[in-house]
Amino acid sequence: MNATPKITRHPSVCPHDCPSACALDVEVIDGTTIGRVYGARDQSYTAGVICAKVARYAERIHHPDRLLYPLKRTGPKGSRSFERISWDEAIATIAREFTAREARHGAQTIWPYYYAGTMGRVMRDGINRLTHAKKYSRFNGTICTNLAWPGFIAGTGKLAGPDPREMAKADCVVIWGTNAVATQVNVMTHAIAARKERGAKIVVIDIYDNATMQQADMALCLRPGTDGALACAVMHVLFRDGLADWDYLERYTDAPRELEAHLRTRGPEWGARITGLSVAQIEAFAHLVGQTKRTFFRLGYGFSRQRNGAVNMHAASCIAAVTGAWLHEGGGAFHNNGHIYGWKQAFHEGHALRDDNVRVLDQSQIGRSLTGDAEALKGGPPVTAMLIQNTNPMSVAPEQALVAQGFAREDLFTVVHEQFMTETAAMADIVLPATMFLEHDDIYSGGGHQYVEFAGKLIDPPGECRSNHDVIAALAKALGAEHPGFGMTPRALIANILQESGLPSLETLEKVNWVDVQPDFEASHYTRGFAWPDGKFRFKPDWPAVPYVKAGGKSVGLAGPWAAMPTFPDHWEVLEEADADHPFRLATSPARSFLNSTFSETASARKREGRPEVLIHPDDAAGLGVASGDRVRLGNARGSVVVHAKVFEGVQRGVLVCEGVWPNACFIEGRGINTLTGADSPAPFGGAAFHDNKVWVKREV
Ligand SMILES: Nc1nc2c(c(=O)[nH]1)N[C@H]1C(S)=C(S)[C@@H](COP(=O)(O)OP(=O)(O)OC[C@H]3O[C@@H](n4cnc5c(=O)[nH]c(N)nc54)[C@H](O)[C@@H]3O)O[C@H]1N2
Ligand SMILES: Nc1nc2c(c(=O)[nH]1)N[C@H]1C(S)=C(S)[C@@H](COP(=O)(O)OP(=O)(O)OC[C@H]3O[C@@H](n4cnc5c(=O)[nH]c(N)nc54)[C@H](O)[C@@H]3O)O[C@H]1N2
Ligand code: SF4
Ligand SMILES: [Mo]
Repeated sequence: MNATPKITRHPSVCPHDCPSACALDVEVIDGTTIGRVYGARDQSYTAGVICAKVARYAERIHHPDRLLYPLKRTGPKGSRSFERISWDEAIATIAREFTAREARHGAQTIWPYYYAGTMGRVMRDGINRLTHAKKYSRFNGTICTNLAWPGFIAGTGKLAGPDPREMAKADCVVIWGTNAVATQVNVMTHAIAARKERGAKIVVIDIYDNATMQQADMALCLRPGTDGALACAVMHVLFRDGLADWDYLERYTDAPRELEAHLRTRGPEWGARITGLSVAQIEAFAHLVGQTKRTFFRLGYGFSRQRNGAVNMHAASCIAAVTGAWLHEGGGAFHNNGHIYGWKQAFHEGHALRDDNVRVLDQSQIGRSLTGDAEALKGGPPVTAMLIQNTNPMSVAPEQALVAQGFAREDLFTVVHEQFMTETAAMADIVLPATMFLEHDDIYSGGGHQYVEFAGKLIDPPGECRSNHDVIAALAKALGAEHPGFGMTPRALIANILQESGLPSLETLEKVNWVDVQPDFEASHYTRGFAWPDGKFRFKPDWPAVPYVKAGGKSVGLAGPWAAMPTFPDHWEVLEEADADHPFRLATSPARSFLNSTFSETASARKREGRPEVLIHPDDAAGLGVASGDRVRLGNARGSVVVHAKVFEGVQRGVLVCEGVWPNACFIEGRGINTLTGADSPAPFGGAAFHDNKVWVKREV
């Protein structure tokens, strides 16, 4: 008789691309099987709470559709005809194809392409070592943070702020441009604690009445891309009504008198016209934050995904400097803690081998690069081979029509290392099966908190899955790339990264699982001055001086119309505004049960999300003769998609919201929402303005 296996519980870390980077407590049933996943109770930011997606991770990790063996394509591109091959054959084929293309076009014809499908530092970033060792085209990961982070750093000089747990000690929490209930549930844990324990007010600023706005005491539903106008009107009221903290302004900021003068023409009527909010709403919000010193501005990514997003992020962060909220526990502005960790990965990523003459290609412009756009290719050779890890550009990248055309090229040799047969993997020549986080070792840190976290391998992978590091190491060997990192274990690389970054050792981390590296109150609240040489918060940003370092440890360089950015916070008119031919503005907001395109493979998430739908205001729907459930075609110069309409009161007129990066195949004509999004580079460092699209709408008969 078999004994019932004894379920044990082990610490781990959620690896997904989410600011919460939750500390987990995982049930392990046997050497290859997990049970339920819980939030760790004794990690003080996670505090026992995780999202439903990851609580039922057993469904994803033990999914019958997981990729288990290397595959090679046997039919036309995208036909999903593959046959199983051995790892030896897969690696030898890749080496042969890469080498042949390199011989013909030079090394830059090969473009390793990755993103944050895992946030583990070993598994996510190791691909750069191969890139630099082989002088392949370098990668500029613009898709997510390029508008948001520089916008925040422009004021403070640093990507850091008050301890995120201080939200629980605030008297007012402003949740701005993040649908936290869906995208980073732990923000709600701490904000709701403040409401329960201190009677704090929760303000939510978004473009539609989403699950987070439904939790708000004050809900501000504005037009997309107008947050800069809201911030200016609020600051105007603060100056006008004696709610600006002049002691603070004189001591800690660069140009308060000039700012006050600049805002004189930007009052609540001006703000109301641009945002679509009422004068009374703007005044009430300004008075609330002006009279509540302990106001915690929790600034998300969503409102930065507009062509003026960096300006808007900066403008929102300025309010805390006008009220002087920064000096108070529970007060200040927070976007991300990226700079507190001091991560250094020069060894791990092979920076010593980096050649700055090698071109850097823009992640967001993959459609342009693959279809031969000379500007996107920086005048260099065509891309004829790709190695892709941790990302699914055939669903998530903008200008999908070009992306699909590019991946369909018969002369493009594509290798995709994946956990599932994603839409990108389906276009590959060689598909390699990848481990999941519980099947390998790695380290993590939270953008939304302050812990460095270790997660060790808990179970064996199924089939022949290999980790990213193992694949990179095997390819390096076959391609003759040399660097000591290729011969190291993930644990040795973890130890190296921690040491280079001046963080606690792997031994320490393994004992305690996570280490709190929150700087002290003075540093977090900038009481000794902000992180610019003069110590002042900048109302007048010097955009080229903003330390935004990516792309293999190098600054990424300015992009877009950065020289035309306004001197002071403002409503910067560079949006893709509605016009006579495109009367609507479309935002492509995240879905609660998916994480970007991840989880769209699990039945429970599909069931919860239903089908792709576009939310439309009742009056707009009436004008178009559209009812809920009707099919509508949305279009612009980039293409068109057909989707079901859902009439919805909680958006402004003229605004459409389509939630979730569904696979293209789930849309009625097989073209997904990113058909409509653009890949032009916004200022100042590029990016992708996913929520800033003009479209027309027609009812389909
Ligand atoms: N469930 C779930 N969780 C996720 C993700 C997911 O797709 N699904 N994605 C993960 C990733 S990669 C990231 S980067 C984070 C992002 O998470 P967030 O910081 O929440 O950012 P977004 O998801 O882009 O958008 C947040 C909200 O901003 C709104 N918004 C759009 N334009 C504007 C605007 O102009 N002004 C204002 N005020 N609001 C606007 C959107 O409608 C949305 O409701 O979430 C992570 N977590
Ligand atoms: N319309 C629209 N498009 C968007 C957005 C939006 O709001 N609207 N948001 C954008 C944002 S913020 C982001 S960050 C991007 C994200 O876009 P992606 O980076 O493409 O994110 P995912 O879609 O989740 O895909 C990650 C993939 O990595 C795989 N993966 C996970 N772990 C591992 C691993 O250890 N090894 C390997 N080899 N693979 C692994 C997963 O199976 C998954 O298929 O999408 C962007 N696209
Ligand atoms: S909230 Fe984010 S970090 Fe936490 S478990 Fe869910 S996806 Fe992972
Ligand atoms: Mo993201």
